Amino acid sequence: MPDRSTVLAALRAQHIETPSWAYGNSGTRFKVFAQEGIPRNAYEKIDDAATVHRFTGVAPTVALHIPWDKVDDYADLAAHAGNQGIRIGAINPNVFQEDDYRLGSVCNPDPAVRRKALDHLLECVDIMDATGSRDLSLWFADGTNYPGQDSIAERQARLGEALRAVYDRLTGEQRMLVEYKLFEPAFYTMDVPDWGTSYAHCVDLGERAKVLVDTGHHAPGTNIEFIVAFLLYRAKLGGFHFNSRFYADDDLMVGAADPFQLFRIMAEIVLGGGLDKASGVAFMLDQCHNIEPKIPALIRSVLNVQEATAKALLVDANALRQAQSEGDVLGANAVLMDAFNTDVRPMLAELREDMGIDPDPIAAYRRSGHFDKIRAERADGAAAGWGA
Ligand code: AOS
Ligand code: ZN
Ligand code: ZN
Ligand code: ZN
Repeated sequence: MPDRSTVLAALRAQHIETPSWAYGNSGTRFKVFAQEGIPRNAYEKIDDAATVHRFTGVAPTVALHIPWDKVDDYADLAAHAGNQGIRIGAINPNVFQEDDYRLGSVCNPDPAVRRKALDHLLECVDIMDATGSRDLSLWFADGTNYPGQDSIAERQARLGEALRAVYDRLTGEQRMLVEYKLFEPAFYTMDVPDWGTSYAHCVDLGERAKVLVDTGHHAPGTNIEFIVAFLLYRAKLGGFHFNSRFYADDDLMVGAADPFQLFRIMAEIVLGGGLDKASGVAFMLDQCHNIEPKIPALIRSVLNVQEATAKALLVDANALRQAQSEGDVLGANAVLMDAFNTDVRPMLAELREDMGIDPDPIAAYRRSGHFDKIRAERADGAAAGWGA
């Protein structure tokens, strides 16, 4: 069996990044529901992320979305995060919300639009310099809706050109993560529809370019853990946008729809060395809490990732290898299932006590009165929303 203290140390070291946009109001294209106590600006989103970290102990960074989190002074925003005990994580550029991007951003047939999109991506690298962020998370809404609308191959060339320009601008530890998505908002072709397309561009670019796996961005039935294992094996897994889905890109809480899938993903991560700092795998959430309260939902999500990781760490790797080498199909499968079926909650409660936090973060948050405090403090002023 894996050594308990090794498991606890690995859990303590795992960091799960929350997204600034999950703290704002959100909804579907039918309705955005306004909630109370919503942050009014980027500073307050950071305060909420710090709250999630305070109650979980393992969420010390928050991803920003530019320009939703636009501020005058990003170094000041980073200092604010530091004062709250957290750091700014990935920077997510937005090249999908302006009229100019109707036919795409970096893949647009119009060179002037491509230039505008590229300038925004480069501006986001400047922001990374100011915040000390390691990762630029790139997601492109680019694609086409109708056969013949544009040249699929030429769009790839335009994409490659923009990625190259951004890649060449990176310095120090900075990396570029390229996210893929099967469909939406484009419904005929997406320019980065799958991990293969992202992988090919990342291989062309070089070492600092890696694939970002958003768990909600696949066709139903896709074996995501295979993709994860392959990318990790090829040192091209940059990180995750965790969320869960029943139908499409639902952005529900990670681990809510299919905890077994999350376990299978985390098992490949653990077995493939993806928890080691050197692998650089970023565990980020990309979710929207349309109907549930945001901060408890984010706490729940962080705990769900942590529980799946704990179970994955309990996989008896020696027994697994032994069974695999003997061709013991049922034995190997049983090793995995034993770990999945273990109740890791007592172990995690103990870990939290060792870390000086409450063993039950959700109950502790409820008791804390924090929600009443932000509801009163933020009663006036416009709430930040998804896209603002
Ligand atoms: C969109 O579907 C992607 O998941 C992106 O990561 C996006 O930037 C994020 O959801 C925030 O809108
Ligand atoms: Zn995403
Ligand atoms: Zn998405
Ligand atoms: Zn999603």
